[in-house]
Amino acid sequence: MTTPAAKIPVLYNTMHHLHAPTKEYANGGLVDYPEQPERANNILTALQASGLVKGIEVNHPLALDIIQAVHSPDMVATLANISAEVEDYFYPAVFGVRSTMKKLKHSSAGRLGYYSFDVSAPLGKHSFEAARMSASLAFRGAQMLYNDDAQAVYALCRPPGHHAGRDFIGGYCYLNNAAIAAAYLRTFGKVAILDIDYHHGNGTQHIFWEDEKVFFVSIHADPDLEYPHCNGYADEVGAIPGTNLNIPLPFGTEWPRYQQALEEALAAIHHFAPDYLVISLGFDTYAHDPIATFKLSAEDFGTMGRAIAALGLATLYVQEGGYAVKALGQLATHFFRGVL
Ligand code: OKP
Ligand code: ZN
Repeated sequence: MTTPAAKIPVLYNTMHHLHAPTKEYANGGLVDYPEQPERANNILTALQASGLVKGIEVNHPLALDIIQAVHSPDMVATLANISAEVEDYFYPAVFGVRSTMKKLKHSSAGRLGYYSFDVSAPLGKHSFEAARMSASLAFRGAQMLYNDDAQAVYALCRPPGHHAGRDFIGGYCYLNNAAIAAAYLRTFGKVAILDIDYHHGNGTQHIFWEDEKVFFVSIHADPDLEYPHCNGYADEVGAIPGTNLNIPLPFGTEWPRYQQALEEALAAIHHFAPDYLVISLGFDTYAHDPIATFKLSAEDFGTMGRAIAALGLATLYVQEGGYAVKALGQLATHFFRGVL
């Protein structure tokens, strides 16, 4: 074994353990919640054993005004308040039609329903604190890039963030970690966000839809068939055409087709010439992911890491999904070995 030249800082915290819903509603019944604390534990343990990373524990809750640069202040307050007052996990179940829901004051059911687009982001007693700490990791990572502490930083975020928009939550996501980091970096230059989670990053797209300094690119399963269904189509090109790029792929996509999409995405990012790159990193494109259909192997993640790093940009990797819990450590190790 050769020693790598530089280790990748991996930012983590243990607060996320306190956010652990056990069930989600899917296909007419309750199933085990795929987004478990063990995901982050397995990744961290494997990466530390690999010698590729330098672990940095972050325990600083992110200032609310930094979160509010990306999310509606009333949504942030609603999440914080409901989280603080619940006993068990509270699931939104009434979504209504937003334009008719204007008189919400007291009921958690109404208030959470107003800000939710699905039932897969329940709020528990510590969910808001955990989401805030998750965002704190991404923000700290962005600061490290700006300060030139490293060329590549990994924020091991949990819960994930890319389905959370300016004023909506869903899909296991509460605060958009990658968007909070990108909004900070944006004050210093142009930012590209590449979302390689299996699911379209509808929240991130929503946040930067009108922003020509932030280029959002996403490779994901065709939303006509796959979650989150409502966004992720190829004709969604941004308020200013060319500032948003969606590359939807069919169910069962294998590496050769995926690699083509990745090359297309990387070429577009190279052309945009950003000062910073943020990767929404999902491992749910893995062949054995329990909730997804793509067919990538562990080795393919190494090739992917190498291709992204070859852009030569200051890059923040932000953890999103990936639910083959036992394999995640191995996938992350392949990926970051490729990056190095
Ligand atoms: C989060 B991330 C459909 C249930 C959908 C939500 C999936 C969220 C994925 N049967 N559950 O992008 O990995
Ligand atoms: Zn996903």
